[in-house]
Amino acid sequence: MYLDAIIIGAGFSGLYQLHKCRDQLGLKTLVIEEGKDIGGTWYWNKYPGSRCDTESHIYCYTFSEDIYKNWKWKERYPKQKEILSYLKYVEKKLRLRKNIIFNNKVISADYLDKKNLWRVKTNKKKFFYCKYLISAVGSLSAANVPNIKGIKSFKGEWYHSGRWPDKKISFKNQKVAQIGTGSSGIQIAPVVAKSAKLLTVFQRTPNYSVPARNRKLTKTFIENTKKNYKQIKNLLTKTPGGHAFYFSKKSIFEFNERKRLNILEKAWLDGGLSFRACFSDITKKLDANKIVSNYIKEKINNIVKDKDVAKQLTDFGHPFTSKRPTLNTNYFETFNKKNVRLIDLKENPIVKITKNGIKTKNEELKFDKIIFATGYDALSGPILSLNLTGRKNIKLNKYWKNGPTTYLGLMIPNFPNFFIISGPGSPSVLTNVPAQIQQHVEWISEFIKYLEKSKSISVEPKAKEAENWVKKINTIANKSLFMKAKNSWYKGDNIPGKPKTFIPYPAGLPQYREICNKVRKKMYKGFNITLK
Ligand code: N01
Repeated sequence: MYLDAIIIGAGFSGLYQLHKCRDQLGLKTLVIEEGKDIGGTWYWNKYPGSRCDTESHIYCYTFSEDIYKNWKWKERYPKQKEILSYLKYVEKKLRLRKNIIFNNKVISADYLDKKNLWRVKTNKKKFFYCKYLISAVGSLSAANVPNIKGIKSFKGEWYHSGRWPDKKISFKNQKVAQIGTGSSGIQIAPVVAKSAKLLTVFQRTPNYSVPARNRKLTKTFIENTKKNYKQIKNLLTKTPGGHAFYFSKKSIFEFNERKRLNILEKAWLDGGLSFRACFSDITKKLDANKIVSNYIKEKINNIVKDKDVAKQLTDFGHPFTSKRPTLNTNYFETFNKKNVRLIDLKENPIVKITKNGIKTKNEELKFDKIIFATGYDALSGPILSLNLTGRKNIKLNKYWKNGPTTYLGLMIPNFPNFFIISGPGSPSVLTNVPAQIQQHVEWISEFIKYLEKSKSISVEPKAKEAENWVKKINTIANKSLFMKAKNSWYKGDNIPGKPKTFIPYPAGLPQYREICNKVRKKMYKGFNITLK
């Protein structure tokens, strides 16, 4: 089957890209989706407590006033189910489903030099041909299930948070192990602890976490967001993370201790990701960061009753925000429950998984279920899993052996007409993702329009430009607090053998947007465009 454009993935990015390609560019377009339905991340992440930690009124599309205003969010942070319903609402409005095929996983894609076409193969042995291939597979979709000895022998069920099964899973009266304490794990533990007989949380690195302070949205708030649609849309293009808050312009050192504390207390009570923005230098300067890191530590110490457990939960070893900040609802309170236990893997590492549970250095534990909240092979993992072969038979896994090389995070040298939404080298995971996605989809669509108009056969970035882009990212990252985290998925540390390089673009969305716009204005400088 021949198409002008194939989009891989039917999440936030794939759906909008389909609308753009089909309805605005008039391209014959198909979306290929591995899942049974639309949703992407929000299709797979059905784990207990799954909820977005960006606020609902901005974790959505802003490209259409009608779509924005005709949807009513229920809570400050939307539940996984609510986001899925929202995406279904958008899909229905734009009539997207008819151009999506489900239950098909792309297992390879080869660029046919002579024909200037991509040949895409799915696990159902279906072949598709297209001129433009667009990855909308997301940044955090390649689940990382650690290779722990004995996993196959486990008699109970195990699950990964990002590949949660469709069926209803009960933890009632069950002995449950949870490995991992990132954003997902911090959401899972309080919910599972409510019904499990025993929940044992295995922690490799403790995580800073700020209260989410979730609440039902008031009628007035909802009305105001609709009334202020244009201002909100505009605001999301101005703030570094595409969130609805600016960073304070004032350093923490401009205030005496009492005033500092007042500001921190207020931000803590407000909750949410904006906590880090209450002073200008928390995310930038170690001395400012230290004050805030200690503040969080004290808050946790005040919540957790057992002093040894509190110590384990606060033995961070890295500055606040050097890893992805997390939000929580009663995470630390959960460790005051009688049926919850924390195992610090630094003191008591896992030796193997057994038939009946987990054997650690110090003991053998029985479990009915194991939850892996162990994160992802982030950003590059999902693209590599497509098994791409580019021009002249160049394999992506070889081309990226020293780390993902892209230009602007959007295209890869030697892989013509292949575009990436929210991939390595883009701000993606450091932003409110739908805001970044919209910028990407709009930029890519403009580019395709230009390519079609100029009768181009193919386009790819110049190798030098891509190398410089990677250097630029690492130069910026090296000066940032991100590099102070020993073990972070931003740098690929979580996956054995993964090249160590800073992966997302770290200088913020407005700066990134400006660079992309400049490239466009300069007639796509940095790209080689081959004309008919
Ligand atoms: O994954 P993570 P996540 N043995 O990589 C541990 C987004 N998200 O799924 O820190 C033992 O953050 C690992 O330990 P360490 C968001 O961008 C958003 O929680 O590497 N432990 C860590 O504790 C987020 O950042 C929402 O030492 C092992 C945990 O597992 C991203 O997804 C909700 C291990 C993994 O944490 C990923 O979050 C959820 C091993 N072998 C997620 N391997 C929203 O609300 C790993 N760990 C929007």
